Amino acid sequence: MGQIKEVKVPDIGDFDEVEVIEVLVSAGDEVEEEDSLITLESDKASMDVPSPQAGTVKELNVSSGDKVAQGDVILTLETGDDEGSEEPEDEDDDTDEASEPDTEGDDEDSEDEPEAEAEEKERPSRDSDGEEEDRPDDDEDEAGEEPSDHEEFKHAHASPAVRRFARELGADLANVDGSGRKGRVTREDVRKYVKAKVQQADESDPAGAPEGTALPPMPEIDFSQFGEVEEQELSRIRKRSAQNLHRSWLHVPHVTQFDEADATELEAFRRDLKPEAEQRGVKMTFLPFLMKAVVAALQEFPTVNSSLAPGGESLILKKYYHLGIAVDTDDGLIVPVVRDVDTKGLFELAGEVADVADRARNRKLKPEDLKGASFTITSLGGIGGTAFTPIVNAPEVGILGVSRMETKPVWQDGEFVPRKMLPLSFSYDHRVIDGALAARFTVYLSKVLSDLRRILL
Ligand code: CAO
Repeated sequence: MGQIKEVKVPDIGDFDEVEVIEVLVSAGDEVEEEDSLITLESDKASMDVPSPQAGTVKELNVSSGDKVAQGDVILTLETGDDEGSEEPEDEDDDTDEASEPDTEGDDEDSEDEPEAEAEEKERPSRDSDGEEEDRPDDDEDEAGEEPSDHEEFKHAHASPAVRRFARELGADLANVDGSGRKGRVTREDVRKYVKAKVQQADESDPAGAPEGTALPPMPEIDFSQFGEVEEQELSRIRKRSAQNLHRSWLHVPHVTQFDEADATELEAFRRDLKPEAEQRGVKMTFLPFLMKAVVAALQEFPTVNSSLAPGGESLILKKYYHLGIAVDTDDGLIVPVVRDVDTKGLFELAGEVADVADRARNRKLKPEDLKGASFTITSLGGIGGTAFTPIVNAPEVGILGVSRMETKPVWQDGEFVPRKMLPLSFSYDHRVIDGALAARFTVYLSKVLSDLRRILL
């Protein structure tokens, strides 16, 4: 067993007795040498009594509000020393057990003063408001004097341990209201003050500059204060796709390249095929054509059919052409995959798109139906709009958005002619695809859509 030592009240100057205003440890606590044990306060100064050595607090002899005099036993400490148990009786030993107090507001200064001074030098003398920052050690100038401004003194009134705590958190003690006796600032006051400041900053400046690269938090607003509201639980799919979209948005530097394809011939061809498609039990929409044209463009520009290797040091070029097709469902956006588009014909693709879209809407997709895409197409053409900026379905590096085809006057051979123009919005990962490549990709895609015979080339 270690040695039991008594820790006694040290020399407290001219005072017969002083008040214990804070007890900072409890029986059973492990303390390190120099850890503050209690805070004493005289009329003119407050001081922390530090532990003379490391050990475990066995018994506490004082509590907050007690009056103590030099030599009174504060507590007993079981130390790691293995010289056997010893109860020091000799008053002459006091200096061993009662180490130098950590004083504030007193000329006889504490041991950690040099450290405090160093910290003070590092800090700017004014905070962002232009207010004088709390300068804990300034109080030393007032040693032995009653403070001239009681309010000021009250605000700065805190034990060295609390001062240190406030310094660590960057809290200006002069602004902290003390809830302790005589307006003393306690640790809890500092904690509450800092918490309130952080909350205030969030509310008043939700989009304010975050620390480092952290995202600034969104403010939590009770919208019912502005009018009637209804809260709806998001579907599992919507929550999942929200996470995926957010991740892509944050990880991928997006750029969107816009173009228009002259789809006049394509539309005529599609109309021609419609009756035959119907006979085969499928609906011939734009999508199968877009899928075939996209594969031709991916074969021409293999970089677009790739992913960045983990670590971002190399590219993984895919030799397969599995296309994700964004499907709008009541539960949210789902992207099933149509495989090996390069090997399939228009009717087969029309059938597969209808099948996956139908299964997506009826919650019949299997997990493998959603995996393995090398590029994605998202078509809003059936709904409307002229252009949009789709989010790349990372780790794919490109996504083609298609908007509603419109008949427009196009200048051809010295005259305006009506042409059916199909808007394309190609979003890409700029880490992998340069703007020039993106423009070449969409120009090529437009050419293929304008003249589907090119697919054969
Ligand atoms: N321009 C003009 N008409 C178009 C068109 C376009 N770009 N695209 C489709 N149409 C036409 C179709 O040809 C069809 O017309 P007909 O009945 O005359 O043949 C009609 O619009 C309806 O087509 P559709 O939308 O049902 O079929 P589709 O094959 O074009 O699309 C699917 C299928 C599953 C992609 C689509 O239903 C869908 O869900 N789209 C939404 C995708 C989405 O939400 N994307 C957003 C992702 S980003 O948040």
